[in-house]
Amino acid sequence: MRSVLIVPTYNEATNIEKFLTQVRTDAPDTDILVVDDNSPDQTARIAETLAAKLGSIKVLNRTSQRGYAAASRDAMLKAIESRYEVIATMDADFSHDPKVLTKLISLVDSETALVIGSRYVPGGGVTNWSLFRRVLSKWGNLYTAFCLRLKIKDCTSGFRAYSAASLKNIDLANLTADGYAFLSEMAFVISRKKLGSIVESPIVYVDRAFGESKMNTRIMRESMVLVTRWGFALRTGSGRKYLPR
Ligand SMILES: Nc1nc2c(ncn2[C@@H]2O[C@H](COP(=O)(O)OP(=O)(O)OP(=O)(O)O)[C@@H](O)[C@H]2O)c(=O)[nH]1
Ligand SMILES: [Mg+2]
Repeated sequence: MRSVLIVPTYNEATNIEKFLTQVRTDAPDTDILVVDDNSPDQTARIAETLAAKLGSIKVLNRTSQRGYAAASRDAMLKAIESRYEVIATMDADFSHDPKVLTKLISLVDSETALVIGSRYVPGGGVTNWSLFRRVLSKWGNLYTAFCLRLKIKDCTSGFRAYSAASLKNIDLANLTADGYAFLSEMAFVISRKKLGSIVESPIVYVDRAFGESKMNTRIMRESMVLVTRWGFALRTGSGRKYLPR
């Protein structure tokens, strides 16, 4: 199946060259779409230079308001338009191992809408994370799965492969999350619309060695607020307008 890897980037100049080179080696049959939000550190320019050198890499440089969710959605729409059949996503900071990418992609089939690289299934894990990040991620995931009635252990992992056929049924332009809540929102919509099964495959997440994290309290708060709101809307029947479509 024709596959593309979407890589959202913001100020990843210290990682992008090594990252793209590694993915090209480990997943030679998968095209790459870097979606950058006009990073001041010139990530997009470096990616464009590498695209010319390595091939099968496109760079989408966004100049509108920055955001992980909006960048991912724009890239997904572009990937659907380009008729890819599998659309994977991955961080540029080596927290996700490029060697695992082809496995996640290979697990997408006509029954499977989403394959999640999961830290919380047997064989998965996290290394080098502070106790605070571990607790936040683990409890955040338990809370999200409870609120959204998802049987998923890792709703917030950004290492994924989607079937494009499933994504076509989602109104991507009208989703609500700005930050990483987008990841829970996508799993929630796929489950609610019964677009196919959601499968978890183990990954070991490694904390970034270079560059800065874009995680902040606004993004954490957004996740908490949206997940809680969707959970209430699911249970009360009222407030249906809050449910993503
Ligand atoms: N285009 C775009 N990409 C973003 C934005 N924010 C984060 N990213 C990218 O999304 C990926 C994940 O962001 P990180 O900052 O690594 O967030 P994180 O993995 O939750 O945090 P750490 O584990 O601390 O690194 C990275 O490739 C970032 O460069 C954004 O606003 N726009
Ligand atoms: Mg990261």
